[in-house]
Amino acid sequence: MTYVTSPHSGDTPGDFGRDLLSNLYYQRGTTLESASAQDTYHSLALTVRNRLVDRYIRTAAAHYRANPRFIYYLSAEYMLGKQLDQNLLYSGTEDSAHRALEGLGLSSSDLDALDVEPGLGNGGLGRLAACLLDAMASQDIPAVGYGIRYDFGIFKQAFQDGGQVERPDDWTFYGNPWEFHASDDQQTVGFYGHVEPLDGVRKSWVPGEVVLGEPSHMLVPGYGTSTVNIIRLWRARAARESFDLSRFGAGQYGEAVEEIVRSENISKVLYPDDSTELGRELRLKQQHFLVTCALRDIVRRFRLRNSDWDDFAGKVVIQLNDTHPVMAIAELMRMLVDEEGLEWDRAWSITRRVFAYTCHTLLPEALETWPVALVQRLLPRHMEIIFLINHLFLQEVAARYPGDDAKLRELSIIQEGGEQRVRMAHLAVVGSSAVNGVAELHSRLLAATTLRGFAELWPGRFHNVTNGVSPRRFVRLANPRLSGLISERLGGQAWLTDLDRLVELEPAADDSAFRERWREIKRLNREDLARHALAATGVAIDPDALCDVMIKRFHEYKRQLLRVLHVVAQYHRIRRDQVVDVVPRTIVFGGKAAPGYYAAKRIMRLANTVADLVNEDPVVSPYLKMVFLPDYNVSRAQLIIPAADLSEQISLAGKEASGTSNMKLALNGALTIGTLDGANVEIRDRVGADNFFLFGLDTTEVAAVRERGYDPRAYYDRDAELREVLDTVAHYDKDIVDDLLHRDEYLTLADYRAYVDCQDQVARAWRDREGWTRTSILNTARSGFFSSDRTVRDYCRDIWHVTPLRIDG
Ligand code: 26W
Repeated sequence: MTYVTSPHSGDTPGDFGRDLLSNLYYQRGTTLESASAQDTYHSLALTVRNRLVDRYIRTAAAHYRANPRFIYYLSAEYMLGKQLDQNLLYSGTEDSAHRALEGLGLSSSDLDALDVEPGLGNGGLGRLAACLLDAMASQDIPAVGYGIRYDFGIFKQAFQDGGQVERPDDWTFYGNPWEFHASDDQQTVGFYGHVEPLDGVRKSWVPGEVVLGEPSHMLVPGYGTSTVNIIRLWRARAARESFDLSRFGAGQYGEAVEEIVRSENISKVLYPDDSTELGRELRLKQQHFLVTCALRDIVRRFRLRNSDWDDFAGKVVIQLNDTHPVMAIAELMRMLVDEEGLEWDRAWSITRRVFAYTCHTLLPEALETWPVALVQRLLPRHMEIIFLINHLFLQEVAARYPGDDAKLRELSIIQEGGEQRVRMAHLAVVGSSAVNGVAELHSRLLAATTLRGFAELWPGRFHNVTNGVSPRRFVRLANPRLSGLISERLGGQAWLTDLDRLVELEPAADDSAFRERWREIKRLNREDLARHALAATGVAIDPDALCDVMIKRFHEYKRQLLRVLHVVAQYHRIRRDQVVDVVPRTIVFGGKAAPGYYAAKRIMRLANTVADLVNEDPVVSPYLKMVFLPDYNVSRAQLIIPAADLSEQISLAGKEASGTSNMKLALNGALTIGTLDGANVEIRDRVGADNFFLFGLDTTEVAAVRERGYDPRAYYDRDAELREVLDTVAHYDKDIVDDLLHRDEYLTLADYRAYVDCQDQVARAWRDREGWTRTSILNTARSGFFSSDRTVRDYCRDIWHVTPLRIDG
């Protein structure tokens, strides 16, 4: 069999320009003289995309020939970031494209501004999925990402009177040049209906409603290699039966149209809830929709080269990104038993071997459960299968712990007492061959608390795989200046795919000329940020001030409130002229809150109020400025992170599973002020205790404080400065202070003094600019471990058992 090779001639600026004009002409039906901005942008995108298609075709052909073991990554969320900057870099056409655009009198930054980032996720979990796909492709791991093509991604955030307002994210309004539609690979997905007996354990599910899943894919290029994998996103379409003519004819036009709308609503919008369970039927429908489409596609691909189910677990690994896709375990059992006629035990052995589960939280409120009654109604056969899985599992538990009813209740997939619910995390652990947490501390706590009973039952099933981030996106694309300096010093770009090589920067920390250039780059990056901040908020910030950054979803456990309390304390100190430990600082905030999360929104409003207070005070503002940049997303992260001097990672110990902005910031030379939580622990271990500002209670101390009976009021009574701060805050929002004094679930007041004192240490360290720069360089040099390439290698070694497959050329 031969494959058509690239119709594209070459990669000179001339070739690029010619292809662009050709795309303008044939794809948009226009010419340079009359093209709109969108015409030009789309033609540019297609020109870049075409260069990756060549590699994709070769990848697909090589995968077909080799019939390798594939990693199928199932995730309800992906935060891919802009595609244009990435694909220009990964296709190696950055230079020729820029020169071609220049030659045509076009501005590449104007065109980049038209590139829309697909915001198909909420926060860390979705961005991690994107970083892992990037690393898999860059290391030639055969992989496909499966997800939902939401019509509306994460809402756009604006502020009105300091409060968050949400606007819909109609990200494909002008079309999406990066995706390929594949209507031929549609799948059908059933819901509701009833179950009919066949023979024995085998049953037939007759769905009451059927929708179609229509896939499209985007390319996931590897960096510095030929591999181009794909991410396949599914969109719900009404099944043809919905267009039933007789119903239209019978004057039921309205009902028939409603049915179409109802079907297509399944992929309409991403749920904007991060870490809060929200048991809505539509969300469960989305999950089942994703899982069914993905599994059918996986089986279709398996059958291209294989026929024996005994080979399935050798060719297929399905990685479950949190519990959102865990219904796949029941669905695969249903397919194997009911549709393929396999014996239950054989089907279970295959299923168990195929799945692996990553848990991304410790918060009890983020552990998904679904009411049994809802699952029974929406997915009657799946509920039966889950009951049977649970029955057999509990027999195993009973054999191991005879007479221990408490053990059965603890581990059961079904939560009893009150309304029966399905615990998705339990189903995930029971139905997988491997379970992992996302940082060492998190994995340890998972096995010691949340999933303890399971870890005792099957210790070998539990792993840690510490998260990582893509150095391509978060260093090379985000921070081209620093990347240039690093490449110059290290003599090439090999570090971008071998991030441990950053250690070779260590000697440069002692080179004053190098430090000077490092500082100059930070300054230029802060200038870029200042320009953006002025345009976005009207606040002018000093590019020489310490840039102090907290960027993450708004959540009480992350303690943005603690950050705000320190700002208020500084405000008072400066007003009183107590400026010994004050250095000029810019406090930068970015992050969205779930629309229904009132406590987080209150804190956000307070942050904006305090920002106004500080910025408008003529005494204070020369020392202290605060900007809350609206609509934090991947593109905004790429702008903020390179400018940061200080990284705020101040969650209550034991609450943040890993964190990933901590890694991105350290890699870009920010120093961390943080608690011993999530991956902060590992960052500190690597960069060295002297190069990290540690404060606050650790997990043992948190437990001890709670054990003694936590009394937040006592901190208020004892600490005069804290009193002044809280009295000021009460002036703006009494409820926040009431909650702090009476409940303070996340021990903000217990960590307050340690935090403020640690911030004074930061200020003293900043005064020694040479020392600070040295530490900054060491942070970058010693953070190579946090590359998502290393994360993927860990998954390959411990969980997936796959090896790379190089694509020739
Ligand atoms: C029920 C809905 C739900 C449940 C859980 C929505 C979202 C979640 C997660 C908590 C989302 C999440 O983003 N977790 C984050 O995952 C990152 C990648 O592993 C970690 O770095 C963060 O610490 C963790 O909060």
